[in-house]
Amino acid sequence: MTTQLSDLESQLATLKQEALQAIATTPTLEALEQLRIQYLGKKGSLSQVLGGMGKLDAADRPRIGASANEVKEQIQTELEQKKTALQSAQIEAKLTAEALDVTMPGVYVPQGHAHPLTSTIDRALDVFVGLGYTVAQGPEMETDYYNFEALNTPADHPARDMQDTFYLSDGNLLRTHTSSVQIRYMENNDPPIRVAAPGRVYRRDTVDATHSAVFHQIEILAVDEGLTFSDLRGTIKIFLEEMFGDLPIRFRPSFFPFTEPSAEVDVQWRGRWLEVLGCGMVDPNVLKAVGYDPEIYTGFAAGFGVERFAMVLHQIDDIRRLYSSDLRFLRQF
Ligand code: 2U9
Repeated sequence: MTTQLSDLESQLATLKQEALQAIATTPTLEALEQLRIQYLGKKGSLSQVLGGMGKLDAADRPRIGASANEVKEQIQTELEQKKTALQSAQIEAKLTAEALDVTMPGVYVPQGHAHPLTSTIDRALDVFVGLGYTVAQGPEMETDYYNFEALNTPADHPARDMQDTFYLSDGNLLRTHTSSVQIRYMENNDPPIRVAAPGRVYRRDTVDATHSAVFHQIEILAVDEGLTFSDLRGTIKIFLEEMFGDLPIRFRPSFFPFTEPSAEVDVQWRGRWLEVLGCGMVDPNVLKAVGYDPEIYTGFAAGFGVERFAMVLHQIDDIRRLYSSDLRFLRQF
């Protein structure tokens, strides 16, 4: 019996020594948890030692019980302390790994910007939106009706010539102006209207420094009761002032099938008169085509080529540069 008591006592002492040493040298929280299970778990070393208590004299059991409790508490205390130490070390390691050197130079990321055509369209539309216009868009492939017929452009008009327009094999065509957008807009909206139509248009032009078969237009259209040429003039004056600054402008009589009277507008830019847009009072036939009563409503319209505006504003000498995607050129704007 006495031997058993001392056996258990030495087993407890060995267990304690082993456990404390293992805890002291364990490197990770996971390994520490394994040690807890190994020594203090239900089937752990301590339980196994205590399993031998049944064979002890009843008088010896309290002593061994007290020793076992003491060993258990010591192991638990060590486990706790080690756990706290490992957790702090883990946080410390994370902080070190994630530390930022705020004095390090940054990585240069070149900033992009809008293409000169896009920025010109944006600037122009900003002006018209400021004047109460709605921006509308429409299809680039059009029917003869929306591109010509509804715009008072008769079948024998030169604009309808195969030489000037891209006709498609199905009888449709590539729009030659964005006016078709406004016809569609008027079909779907009652007057009064103020609409600006930006977009790509197509013409069978021979490509050179100032002509392209594909270019961009912005057209505006206002229809209301009592609109006059003075309203058109005021609108054009404000628009050109916003785009080019407060420069002299002049209106010259012109002709378009869809406006009557019609005019072309020049700006005095660096000492020279430059033609920048066309405009006029909407022909009553156009209003009739969309079901607006020309006895009640009048309208004015204007159109300009975006490339031409961009070329004047940025002193670009060749329209083809605008389509070349050459960064050495584009970075200048
Ligand atoms: C509707 C009725 C009338 C739009 C207008 C012009 C005059 C004009 C050209 C300028 C240079 C096109 O890019 S360009 O070749 N445009 O001169 N455009 S009046 O008139 C309209 C539009 C829509 C329903």
